[in-house]
Amino acid sequence: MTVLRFVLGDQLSLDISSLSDIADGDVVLMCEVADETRYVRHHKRKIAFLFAAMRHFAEDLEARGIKVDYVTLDDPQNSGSFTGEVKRAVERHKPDRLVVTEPGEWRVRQMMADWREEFSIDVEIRADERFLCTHERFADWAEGLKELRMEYFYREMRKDTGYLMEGDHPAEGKWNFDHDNREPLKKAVRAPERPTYSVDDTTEAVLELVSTRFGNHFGSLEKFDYPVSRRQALHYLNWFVDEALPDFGTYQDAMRQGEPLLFHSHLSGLINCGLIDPREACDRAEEAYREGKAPINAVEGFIRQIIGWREFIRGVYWLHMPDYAASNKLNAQRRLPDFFWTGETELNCLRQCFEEVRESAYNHHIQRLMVIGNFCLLCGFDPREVQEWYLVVYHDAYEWVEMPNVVGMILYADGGLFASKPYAASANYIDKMSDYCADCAYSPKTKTGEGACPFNLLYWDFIARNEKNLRGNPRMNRTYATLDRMDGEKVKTIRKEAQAFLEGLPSGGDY
Ligand code: FAD
Ligand code: DLZ
Ligand code: SF4
Repeated sequence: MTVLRFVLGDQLSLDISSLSDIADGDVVLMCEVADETRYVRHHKRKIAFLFAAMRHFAEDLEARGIKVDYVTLDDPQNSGSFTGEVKRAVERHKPDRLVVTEPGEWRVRQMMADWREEFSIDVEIRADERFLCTHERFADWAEGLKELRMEYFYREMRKDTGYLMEGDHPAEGKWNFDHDNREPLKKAVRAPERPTYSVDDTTEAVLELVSTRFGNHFGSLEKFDYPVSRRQALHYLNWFVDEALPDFGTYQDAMRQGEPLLFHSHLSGLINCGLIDPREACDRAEEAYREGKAPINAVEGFIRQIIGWREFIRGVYWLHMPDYAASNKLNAQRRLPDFFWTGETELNCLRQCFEEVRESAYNHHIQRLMVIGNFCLLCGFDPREVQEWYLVVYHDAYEWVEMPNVVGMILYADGGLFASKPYAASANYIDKMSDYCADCAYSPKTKTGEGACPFNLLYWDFIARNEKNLRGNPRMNRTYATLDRMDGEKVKTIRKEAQAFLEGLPSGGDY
């Protein structure tokens, strides 16, 4: 009896459920397909990273004696879609059964729904056990709750997993040490130098393929040095835990020009594609804490991002799809300006983030949330366009994780399903947490008139413009009290200048 085991590009783990009972004679199918590269036109680096990781994973499987049927993008017979490639593989191998681990994205899950009938074959779709929280567990937890709060979910996950627990109590007496994690970077603080990984023949072939086939996609392929194999990924995880984790918490919210990573892990791409298991990342971090090598604020902060935010975001996605994609509670309609693609803007904070993402397909969380995301929220950009941008530009972007972060976290487009208020901020926050403002054409301290930072104008314009939706929110009371106390003429000026800025935005561009 032959079982065809289909492994997707973001399921690159030997422990993936679709391989758990692999036997002699089974075949693992992996395929590079055009449809996945163009349902949005991903950053070149993301495609290159994923194809290189897929090819290395296939080599690892083969080295273990597993039969792999790997279809490359340039195979002349390649049909260009998952469905087409499974169909062809069924014809080639005549398996008795098809086994696959559930995909991360709704779109792909819908595709699979018809396969049993289409191929007249038994199709088994298994749970993705890399996640710590099952769909059922999340739905049970969310049942009857009007608002979903990550913090309470996270505490459940801490108890379930035992991470940083002392019996029934959280280590060092607190669930959350975020309060200690908001330090701006002092000048003397230096981030550790990252390890780089050389390009072997397999990756070289992928880089050539991507530059030929996707030359007109956004982003750069230069200096590609990210881990692409399990061995490299493990080496990288160990480096992070030893060298960067100890300061990860303290400087988690800080930004510095020319230093995109600081103490962040840069593990999201590796975790999301399967090369690193979220549990092993948390195990290593906890070990460092128990051995006294990393403090509680760093380790708790890191583990919270993974067993808290990451699991929570996935839970929200599956609980609310497919309707969630169209959320637009604030009725935001503005087109995304073309400088999101070209990077040509005088707002230095945005320019820095756009340049970094073009080069590396990465921005850290605060850049995504408080610089770019904040700007999208304040300007009222169409959530669909913002979703697409975030899905295209980041190497770690898959819809299950990108969408709730965009719709719920930055745009408040779901009306506050899990954010208790919009993450809106004026220039003050960016000025405090970064050195961007010192090199900017605008001044963060200037509220109106010549040189006024657009974030200052847009902030109050956003608050006034969305009064109908936001004034009733108790967490916005102080903000509306301040607006009420502001001089009427001043508010008019701010809104007029904000309007002029918005109208002057370059029109939406293609990418
Ligand atoms: P670190 O700061 O080192 O954090 C450690 C790990 O925690 C990350 O690797 C990631 O696995 C996890 N994590 C942290 N925050 C989140 C979060 N909010 N949601 C899910 N996981 C989290 N993350 C993605 O993996 N893919 C995306 O497409 C994505 N889109 C985002 C869009 C927006 C608008 C925002 C605000 C955040 C988004 N994030 C996304 C979450 C987060 O910004 C990235 O996971 C993080 O920046 C990746 O860098 P890192 O590995 O250095 O993370
Ligand atoms: C993102 C992506 C890309 C660009 N290409 C492929 C591919 O050619 N083959 C593949 O198996 N997976 C790819 N992926 C990842 C898939 O889009 C991902 O597995 C689904 O979106 C489900 O989460
Ligand atoms: Fe950004 Fe305003 Fe600071 Fe310029 S002054 S970097 S636009 S926050």
